[in-house]
Amino acid sequence: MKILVLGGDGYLGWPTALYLSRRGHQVGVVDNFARRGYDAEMGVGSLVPIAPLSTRIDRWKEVSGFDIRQFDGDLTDPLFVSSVLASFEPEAVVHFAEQRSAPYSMIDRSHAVYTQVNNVVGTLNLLYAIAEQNRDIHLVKLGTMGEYGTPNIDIEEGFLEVTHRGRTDVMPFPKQPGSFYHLSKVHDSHNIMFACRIWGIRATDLNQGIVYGHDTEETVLHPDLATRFDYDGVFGTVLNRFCVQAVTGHPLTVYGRGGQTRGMLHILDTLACVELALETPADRGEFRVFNQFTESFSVQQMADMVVAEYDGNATIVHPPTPRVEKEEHYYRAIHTKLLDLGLNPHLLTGQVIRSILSTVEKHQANVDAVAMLPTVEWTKTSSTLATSGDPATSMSTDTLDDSMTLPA
Ligand code: NAD
Ligand code: USQ
Repeated sequence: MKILVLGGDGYLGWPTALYLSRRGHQVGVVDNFARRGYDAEMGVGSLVPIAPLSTRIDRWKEVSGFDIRQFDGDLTDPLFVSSVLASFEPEAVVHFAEQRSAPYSMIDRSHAVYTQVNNVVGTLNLLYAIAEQNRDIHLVKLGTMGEYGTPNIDIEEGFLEVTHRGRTDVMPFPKQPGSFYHLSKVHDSHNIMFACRIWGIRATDLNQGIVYGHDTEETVLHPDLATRFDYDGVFGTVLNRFCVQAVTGHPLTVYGRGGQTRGMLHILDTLACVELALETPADRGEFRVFNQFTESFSVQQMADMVVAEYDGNATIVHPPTPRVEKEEHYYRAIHTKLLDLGLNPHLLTGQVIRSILSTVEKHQANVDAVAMLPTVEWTKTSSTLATSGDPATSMSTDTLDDSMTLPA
């Protein structure tokens, strides 16, 4: 298959491109390097060094013999999107190319506006290009489990049968997202569903949970093929962050009571799920939603697991959550559609945690401990980031426990 991977320089897009290339697909990657730009803006980088995209692609050719075509540009530019589709003529497009951090979207007005414009406009441009050029292209779009929020009822896979005043219909599941980023995904979902209805295009919305892990069969073949690993208070996701905190002697930051429960999956399952969605495309006019996660855990459970697996002495602290979120809640989300297609999950075992800890140990010299602090507060309309290069922070240190002081 000819598959275009949008966001192919990112944490998930790059390993997905390699995975698909190794399986004989013709792969093109698109990126505008915005993610590397946020690193420069924040003064913090990936824990694991990452090579420039062109170096990655050259190394992949050398290691595997496979070509990957590179397209540098921005999805918010409609002419660029249209010309890439015309030039590559994909059968499927896997769309990872969005600003994906909830805290980044909550820094201030300009970051919220940037996030929503980048994500919603990029996806709209793509929908138009598909509708104009080839309505058979299967769009596989990365959404998020956070679109649903944490309702006090079971979460279905995209749709809910509702009986109201004696009449019954199937409606999109109610959305109660927790950040301007998560809201951008809701807007995308609505736009994609509408485009499927009016233009008869085919789309799969993968409502993905939080991804953990780093190495894949392809990325370990050479250090230049490594994907990024974020751990800072803005882009680091919870389990990867806890592993970095354990190794660097920083207390594990379980926000608030720690009952926040989320769907989680191993990076290897992201690749497998995308492949399964590609192999059995949505029908013409169909808007499919798959809940893409394998297990759910509370933040406290994940911290306890990391502490148990780490050989050294790791501790847990409970600073107040910087977000506006439920700290204890009901959580049960259905996730059978990908299992029905044949997903064989990689579960969160002690061995998996130990392997992430060992990746972190190799690169721990790169950790900027100051950047680990949570600096973006949901209740404020403006927060200031903190890294060792820029120690200013608007989050007053008296909101942190004494034990939160940074290790020497
Ligand atoms: P990432 O930031 O590492 O990668 C996204 C890539 O898209 C980056 O390389 C960035 O430069 C590129 N990009 C952003 N805006 C672009 C634009 N306008 N034009 C061209 N390229 C652009 O993020 P990730 O962790 O790999 O996540 C990929 C996707 O998966 C995102 O859509 C994210 O919302 C979704 N997702 C991620 C997770 C997770 O835990 N990482 C969980 C659920 C869903
Ligand atoms: N949390 C802590 N301590 C930390 C970091 C986070 O307790 O040090 C808590 C947060 O308060 C939150 C939960 O852990 O309750 C998850 O936070 P996160 O930063 O790991 O994940 P989130 O902001 O939800 O975003 C990530 C990705 C995003 C993706 C989403 C999937 O960055 O791209 O969409 O996971 S989901 O959560 O299912 O919406």
